[in-house]
Amino acid sequence: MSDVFVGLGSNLGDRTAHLRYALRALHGLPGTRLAAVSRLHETAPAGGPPQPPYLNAVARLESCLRPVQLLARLQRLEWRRGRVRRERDGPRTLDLDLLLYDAARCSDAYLTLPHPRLEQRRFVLEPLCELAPVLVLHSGRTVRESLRALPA
Ligand code: A4P
Ligand code: MG
Repeated sequence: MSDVFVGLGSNLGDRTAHLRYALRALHGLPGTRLAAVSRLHETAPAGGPPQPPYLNAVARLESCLRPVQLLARLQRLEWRRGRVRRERDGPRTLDLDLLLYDAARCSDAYLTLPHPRLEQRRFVLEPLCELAPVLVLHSGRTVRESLRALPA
């Protein structure tokens, strides 16, 4: 069993329904259990074109799926929720990012772990901090320390 953190985001349509759908579907993946979920955070869009505010959350999973299998499953769920990839950082019905997979580190065209922008993003660190404040990240800082180090 691996310890996995997934970032969830939505800023189009019924955002709460998209996130609820994703959480239920994550729990239903083969060999996978939804262990914990943060609150849903209303956040201002970071980067990209002008777009509506997001709802973001982080989920902790225990899973037997390998990282690449899990990412493929996440992408299938995005697609089922009508996600259309038009532009980078553009608005989306559902975005599911693989943030952390145990202490795994990898970097190729398909999958980078830990998620490369994790430590710069308040909309990820705030919900992650609810679930794992003293988890040590890539930089050697804990989640709570990384959050405090962000510019206000
Ligand atoms: N990919 C590589 N590593 C990973 C990983 N660890 N998890 C690849 C997920 N995907 C990974 O992602 C592009 C490619 O990244 C995929 O093909 C996958 O193979 P995408 O989801 O198609 O595109 P994207 O989401 O537009 O781009 P990206 O780079 O994932 O953007 P982010 O980092 O997801 O940021 N503001 C607020 N407030 N809240 C948000 O949730 N999200 C974004 C998008 C921008 N601003 C936001 C939010
Ligand atoms: Mg993404």
